[in-house]
Amino acid sequence: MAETTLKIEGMSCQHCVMRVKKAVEDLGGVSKSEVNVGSAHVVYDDSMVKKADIEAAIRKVGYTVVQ
Ligand SMILES: [Cu+2]
Repeated sequence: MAETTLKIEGMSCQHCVMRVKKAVEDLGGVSKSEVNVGSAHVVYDDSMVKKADIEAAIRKVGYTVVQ
């Protein structure tokens, strides 16, 4: 298992939190996420999904991953 904390720009409310959480958790290999406005902590299996895939999923729903 691997984990990462991502800083996210463009989130402003609880809807953003739910969108990001769903986008991340829909990825195979993600076992847990804790999402707040502006950040996400994700626990994942790095043999199934890469950090770049998680970042891409967040960008795809309209937010900017800054680190
Ligand atoms: Cu929002």
